[in-house]
Amino acid sequence: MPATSVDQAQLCVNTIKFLSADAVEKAKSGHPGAPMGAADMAYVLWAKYMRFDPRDPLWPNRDRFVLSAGHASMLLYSLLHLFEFDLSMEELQRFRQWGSKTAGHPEYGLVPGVEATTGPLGQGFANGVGMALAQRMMQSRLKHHADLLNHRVFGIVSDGDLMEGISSEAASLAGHWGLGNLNYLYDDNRVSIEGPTPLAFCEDVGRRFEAYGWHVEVVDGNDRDRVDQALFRAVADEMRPSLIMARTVIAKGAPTKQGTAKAHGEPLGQEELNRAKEASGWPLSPAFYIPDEVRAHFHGLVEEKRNERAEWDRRYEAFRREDAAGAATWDAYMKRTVPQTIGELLAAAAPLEEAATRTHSGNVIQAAAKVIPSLVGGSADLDPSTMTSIKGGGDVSPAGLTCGAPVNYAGRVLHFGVREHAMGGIGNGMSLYGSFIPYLGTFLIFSDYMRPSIRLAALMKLRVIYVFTHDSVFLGEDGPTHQPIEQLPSLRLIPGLEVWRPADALETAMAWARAIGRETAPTALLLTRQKLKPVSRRDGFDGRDVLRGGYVLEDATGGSPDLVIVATGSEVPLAQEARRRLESKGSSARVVSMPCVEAFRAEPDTYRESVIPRGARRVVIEAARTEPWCELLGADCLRIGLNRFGASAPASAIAEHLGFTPEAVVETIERWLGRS
Ligand SMILES: Cc1ncc(C[n+]2csc(CCOP(=O)(O)OP(=O)(O)O)c2C)c(N)n1
Repeated sequence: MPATSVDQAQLCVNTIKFLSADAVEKAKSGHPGAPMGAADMAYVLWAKYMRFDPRDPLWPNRDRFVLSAGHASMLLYSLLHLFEFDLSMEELQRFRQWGSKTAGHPEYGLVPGVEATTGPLGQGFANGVGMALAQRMMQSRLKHHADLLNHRVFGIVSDGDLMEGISSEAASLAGHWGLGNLNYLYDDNRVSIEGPTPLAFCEDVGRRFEAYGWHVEVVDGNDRDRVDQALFRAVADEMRPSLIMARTVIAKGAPTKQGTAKAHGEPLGQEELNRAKEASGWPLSPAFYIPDEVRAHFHGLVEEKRNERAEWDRRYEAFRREDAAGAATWDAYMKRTVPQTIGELLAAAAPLEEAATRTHSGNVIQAAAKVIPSLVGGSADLDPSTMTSIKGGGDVSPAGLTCGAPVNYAGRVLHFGVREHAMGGIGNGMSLYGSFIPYLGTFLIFSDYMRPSIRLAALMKLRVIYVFTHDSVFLGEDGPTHQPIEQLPSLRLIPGLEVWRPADALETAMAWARAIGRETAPTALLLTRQKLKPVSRRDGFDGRDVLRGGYVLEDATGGSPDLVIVATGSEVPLAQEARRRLESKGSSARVVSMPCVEAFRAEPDTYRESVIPRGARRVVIEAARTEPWCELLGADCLRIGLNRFGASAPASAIAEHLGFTPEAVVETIERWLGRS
C-alpha cells in the first residue's frame, strides 16, 4: 500500500468517524458510537489487509468482510463510499431514509460490498464462519489451484455478538474446523445499550475463545500500529481462526459521551458533535466533509487493490487455458449448475413405495448429489433420523476424528453437532459465499432454534434448503416436547420461504427439485418420521403438476364436487380414505393435495379456482394449527387440525385420540355438513 503518514492515517480515520456521525445526526437516528470507536481498526484492516475490487464487488477472490455488529452500519457505508464502491455521497446523506441504499442495518443485495445482512447480533459472526468453511471446501476442490481462492474472511464483532449464544456455537465449530482463514476484530468497548457490559458480561472472552481453539490477541484497538501487528499475526496463523480483542473507546473523541452508553443508538447531538470535531481540528462545516487529500489517498489504495486483482486475473486466465477440467470444476461450483432435467432425475430416484417421506428424501439426496457437485449438507447431530447424509460424500471432520487433526474439507457431509442456530447462520454464510447449495437437517420442532437464521435467509434471498423431519404429532412416543404444532403454519408466515410438506415419493422428489432450483430463496422441506402408503393417482398424472403447490389428486365422481378436502403430507392418504367413505354416503368430494401453500398462492386465479371451485364447501386436514388456512379457504371452512400439544404415545393411538382416523374425520365433516 502507498506509504501512509501518521497524519494522513489520522485524517482518514477522522473522515470515517465524522462521515458516520454526520449521517446519524442528519438522520436523527442511528448509532454513532461504534463507528467512531472502531474507525481506527477498520481503517487499518481495509487499507492494509483487505483485497477487493470496488468495480467488481463479486470478484470471487475478494476478501469477505462481515460487520456482525450491524447497528454500526454507518462505519461500513463510510468505508464503502471512501473505497469507491457504488455508494454515493447522496446515499450517505440519505441514511435510514425510505428508498435509500443506506438502510439502518446493512442489507445484502442493496449495496455492493455488503456481504451479509446483519443486525440481529451474532448472526454475522456465524455467517463469516460459513463463508470461511465454504472457502476451505472450495480450495480443496481446486486442488493445486487452491491459491486462486486464497482470500480471507474478516469481520468486526461486538460485545453483543459475543454475548449471543449463536456466536458461541459458531466459534466452537470454527475452531473445530481449523478455519485459519477467519479473522475477527472484536470491538471490545465494554459498553452496550443498558450501560457498561459488567452489568451482564464479565466472562473471560479470551480464554473462552482459546478453549474453542482460536488464536487470541489483546490489543489497544485505537492504536493502529498495534492493530496492524495483531492482524499480521492473525493472518499468518493459517491453522486457527483469530479473535483480536481490540480494546476501544465507544464514540472516541466525543467529549462527554465517549466511553458511555449515551453514544449508543441515538445521535450525539449537534453540540457534542461540534465539540468532537473541534477537538480533532475538523471543520464544523460542511457536514460530510472529505478532504481532497483523503479522497486521493483512498483512490491510491483502490488503484493498488485493483492492480492486485489484475494480477489475479492473469493467473485465472492461465488456469482456464491450461486446465480445462479444473475450469469445468470451477464453473460447476461458481454457477451452482443444476441439470435442466432435475425433476425427472429425482422422481426416478424415489420409487412409489410405502415409506416415510424422510426416507424418500434420503434417496433423492443421493440422486441430486450425483449431478450437483455444489450440493452439500448435513444435520445437527440427527442424521440417522433426518437421512441427510450423502453416502460416500466424506465427512467434513478432523482426520481420524482426532480433535485438532487436519480437517477433510473435500467432504460433502457436514456435522454441526447439536448446534441448530449456528447451523442456520453457517448455512447462510455458505450460501452467501456463492459456490454451494447447503441443506441443513434437524427435526421440525427444532426449527425454532434456528428461526432467526431462516428469517435472514429469506430476507437475503438465499438458496438454503432446510430438511425438517418428524413433522407432526405422528412422530409418536417422543411426546409433546418433540411434536411440532405451531411450527408448520408459523414457518409459512416467513415471507419468501416456501414450505413443502410432501405426501409421498413423487411429491418429495418434486419438492426437492423445486428447492434446488430456487436460486434466490430458501425452502423448507417438512418430512414424516412415519411410513406413508403411496398416494394413488390417476393414470397419466403429470408429476410437474406437483410444482403448482396444490392440485386435484382425486376428483369427485362426476367431476363437480360439492365438497373439497384439502390436505398436506401425511394427512393426504387420510383425506383420500375419508373421501371414499363420504362418496359412498352420497357426497361428491374432491381431494386436493397441497404440499406447498405458497407455490399454490402464486398460481393464477383461474388455476386456483379450478382446483378449489367457488361454490364448493371446503375442509382442510392438517396435523398442526390450522388458523391461517382460513385466508385461502374462507372463514367458513372446516379445519381439522390441532390446537393443543400432542402426547407421548404410539402414532396410531395419537391419531385415535386426536381425531385423525377416517371414522373421526368423516364424522366431523358430516356433522359440519349438518348430515348427522
Ligand atoms: C439479537 C439482538 N438482540 C438485541 C439487539 C438490539 N441491540 C442492538 S445493539 C445492542 C447492544 C450493542 O452493544 P454492543 O454489541 O456492545 O455494541 P456497541 O455498544 O459496541 O455498539 C443491542 C442489544 C440486536 N440488534 N440483536
